[in-house]
Amino acid sequence: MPSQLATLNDWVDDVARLTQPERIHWCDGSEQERQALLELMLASGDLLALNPDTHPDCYLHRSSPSDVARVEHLTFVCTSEREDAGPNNNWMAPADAHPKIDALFAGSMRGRTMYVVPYCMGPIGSPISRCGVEITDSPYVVANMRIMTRMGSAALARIEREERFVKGLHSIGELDPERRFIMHFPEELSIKSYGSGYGGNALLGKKCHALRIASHQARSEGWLAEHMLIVGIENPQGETRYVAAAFPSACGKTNLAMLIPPEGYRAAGWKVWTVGDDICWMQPGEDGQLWAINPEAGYFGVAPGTSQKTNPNALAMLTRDAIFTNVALTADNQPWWEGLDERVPATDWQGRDYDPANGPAAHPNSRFTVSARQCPSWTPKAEEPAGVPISAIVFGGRRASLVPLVFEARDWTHGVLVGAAMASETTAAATGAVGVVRRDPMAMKPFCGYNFGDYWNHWLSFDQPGRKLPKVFHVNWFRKGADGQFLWPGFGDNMRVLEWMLRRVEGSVEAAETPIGLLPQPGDLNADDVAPEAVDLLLGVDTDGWREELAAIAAYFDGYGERMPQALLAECERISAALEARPQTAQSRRASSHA
Ligand code: O2Y
Ligand code: MN
Repeated sequence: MPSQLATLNDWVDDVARLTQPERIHWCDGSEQERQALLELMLASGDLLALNPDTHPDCYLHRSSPSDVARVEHLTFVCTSEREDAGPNNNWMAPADAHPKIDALFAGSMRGRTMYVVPYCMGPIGSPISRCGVEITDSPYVVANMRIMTRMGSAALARIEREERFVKGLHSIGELDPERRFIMHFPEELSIKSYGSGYGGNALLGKKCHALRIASHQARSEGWLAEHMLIVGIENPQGETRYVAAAFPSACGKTNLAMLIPPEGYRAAGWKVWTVGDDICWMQPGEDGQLWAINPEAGYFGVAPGTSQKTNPNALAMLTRDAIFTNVALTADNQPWWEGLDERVPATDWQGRDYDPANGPAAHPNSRFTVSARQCPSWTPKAEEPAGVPISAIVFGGRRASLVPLVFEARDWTHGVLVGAAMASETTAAATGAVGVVRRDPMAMKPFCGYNFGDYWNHWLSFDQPGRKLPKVFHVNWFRKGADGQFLWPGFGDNMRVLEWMLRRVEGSVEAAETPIGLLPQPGDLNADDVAPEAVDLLLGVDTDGWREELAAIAAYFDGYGERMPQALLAECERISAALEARPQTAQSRRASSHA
């Protein structure tokens, strides 16, 4: 028996009976196993070796051109009751979903190796971590899971001890978009994914387990599984405070997670440490604080736009031991993507000679997979079993108008509303339609494994006596002026906004009360080199515009019917009433004039 755990062996046997693999391989996570997988994939053409002088131990994978991103319309949450999945999810009854997807799995691994991949999400020794086993017929998935999770013997030992794990079954099938489903069974702690070998559809530890299944599990166990980065900010006194932040896609989340402070801050002794760039699991500790881990061990970051300007730390970690997916190549076999530099690629993401007439050289959703430890700003605190204490939660979005650069929620309930009302404007890379405002509560729209109404209630339930909950903020780095130019420098300069938040956390700076929340008072935010008119816009409250925004938020909440928490509706009404009572001031008129 490959495992001491009968339930695991029985499940592996059942899956093998269904999928009919040629052979079964239990992954131990060893270096020897990694080498064997690499050789196999190099021989089959699944991987191409990149330039060994500039990018040692780096490989390129080209996915099927019809399999290049997560597929939300084929992603289902299969709870017994439709209402438990909520309007935020596609739903199918488990009794219908299992036979539908099992019919696809039948015989799907014939002639292939079935890999059994035990993994741990989070440090092996952490009580906050949870384990899973992914069964897959894709060696590319195994190689990525080895980077993205703690995979192999140590995870298996924990699974055998705990006797509890998430079961994830994956087959690439025919890679046919017409025969593709990503199904979640949160009540059974299981996932079935068929027909895609790409990213979030196939690396089941990530979005499927660490967000959809974990969010459901977290609700019943009293914790939070969130789509958030975690950064540590060390001040010149050597004190580090940790911030968790949620952003919809295309808002520079990985860049913020790996931020390098501007020169003046570095000279003064400020440092930024990366704990995680995508997912955060938080639990109340005995001290009442929220303690967080990054359940992942690596980054599956989007390549286009990553450059020396936007994210020097990411570039530094991508020169060795990395897997690139769907990027372009230079003539000397180096990975390349739009926004990287001025070089002209030789080969596009599909392996064709580069021709601008065919579109971008790298696929807009092309990715790198790399160990978190390779990031220059990685901190050993990411391995701390207790996690790190969270001092601030930041919600954000891309809004060209209305939403100030930064504001603070008045209290936890208001903070939950700020998260639940999150919205962002679409970018061409994301949807093809530009500038359309989409609601994406807590950046969890594609990832919450249950009804958003219940999810917001769960968030509200954290406000209990004795809790030392983090302050909640909202940021918008993307405000534009009348000329269509960004008003805020962004990137490393976002450090200035983080500094104001930390001063609020310490209680060393006052804030201006407005109906939408607490804003920096003039002079308190380090923005001396930003034009005063731009600062006015960045920190102004357009009363009329916010009345419309509140009406749009209330209309969105209507969709959650009876599951909608009354406390959030009351909070909306409180803010609307405060806006009614506040005349449009000269400053707020200026804030709206460039909307
Ligand atoms: O398209 C995919 O499969 C990747 S999506 C992704 C990858 C890393 C981090 N976040 C995301 C996301 O969609 O939020
Ligand atoms: Mn993400």
